[in-house]
Amino acid sequence: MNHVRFTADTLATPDPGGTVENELVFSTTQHALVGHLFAVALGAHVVGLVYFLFARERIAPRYRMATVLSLAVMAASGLLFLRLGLSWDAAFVEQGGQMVRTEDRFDGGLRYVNWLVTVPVLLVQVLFALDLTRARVLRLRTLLVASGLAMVVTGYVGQLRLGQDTAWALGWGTVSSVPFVVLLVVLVPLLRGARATLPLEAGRTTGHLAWVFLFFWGLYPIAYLVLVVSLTAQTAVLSQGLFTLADIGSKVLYGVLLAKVLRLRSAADGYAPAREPADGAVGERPEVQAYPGARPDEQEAVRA
Ligand code: RET
Repeated sequence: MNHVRFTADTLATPDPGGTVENELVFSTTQHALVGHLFAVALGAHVVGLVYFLFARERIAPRYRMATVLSLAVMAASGLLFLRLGLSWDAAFVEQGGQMVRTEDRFDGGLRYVNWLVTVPVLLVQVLFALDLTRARVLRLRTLLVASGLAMVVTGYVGQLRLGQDTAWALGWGTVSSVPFVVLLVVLVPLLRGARATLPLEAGRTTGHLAWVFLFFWGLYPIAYLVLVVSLTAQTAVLSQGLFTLADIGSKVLYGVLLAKVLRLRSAADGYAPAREPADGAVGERPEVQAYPGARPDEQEAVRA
């Protein structure tokens, strides 16, 4: 079944690499918007990289590898967004107030290739947050990595004919959703149940991690489906926006929360650098103490 839904803003030649954006004509605003989204994502990953570089010191050696993996994810995905941005700019040129395709093509498939590396890493990483036996970790790791890879590979196959063959894109999208559901069913209850075994605040943050996982990972199939349902310049911008938002949430925000859990676990284990400063990670001071340099009347006011 071949459905090519050409609308006013589509061109007649399907892209051989399966990236639907190459078949569309964008307004200059739409083109700029997508380019800027890629730039925001690149910035977020650079910030993440520097953050994890320093957060690492405050995490006990036992959990530190998880933060090293966050660093690796930031580097790999930051490079992806650099490449997406360059590819996006080279693929279109302004003509008569619109952005039309050049001889270069935008390579949207790069995203999926990046996930092939980052998805298994993100799934292995999260196990550091939980207090599990070695045998359980080994079993879970195999299940999560195999499901993650199956999800990405089948999704990649699906997107190769996205916009050209609806049955193909929907079929492979459905196949890809099966391991995705396995991931959700295994991980969400595990993260939500962590309160029972972790220190109070670490358990609470691990619970938040479950929602971040559910929300941001859930955006990917929506971004994919948007293009199956309707292929226009507008839906392509929406889809790129959703994918990019999902990437920032599922890697940077997720990594920051995970690092917090690991720091709290390190502190609870008695690892001294995790306790410095005594009260929290963002430089705040306890409410009940006056600032050391405060005037005597201010100190009095705080004590009152
Ligand atoms: C696809 C195809 C359609 C069905 C489903 C998908 C799910 C993709 C997901 C990707 C997660 C990627 C992450 C990347 C981090 O670097 C492949 C879009 C279910 C959940 C977390």
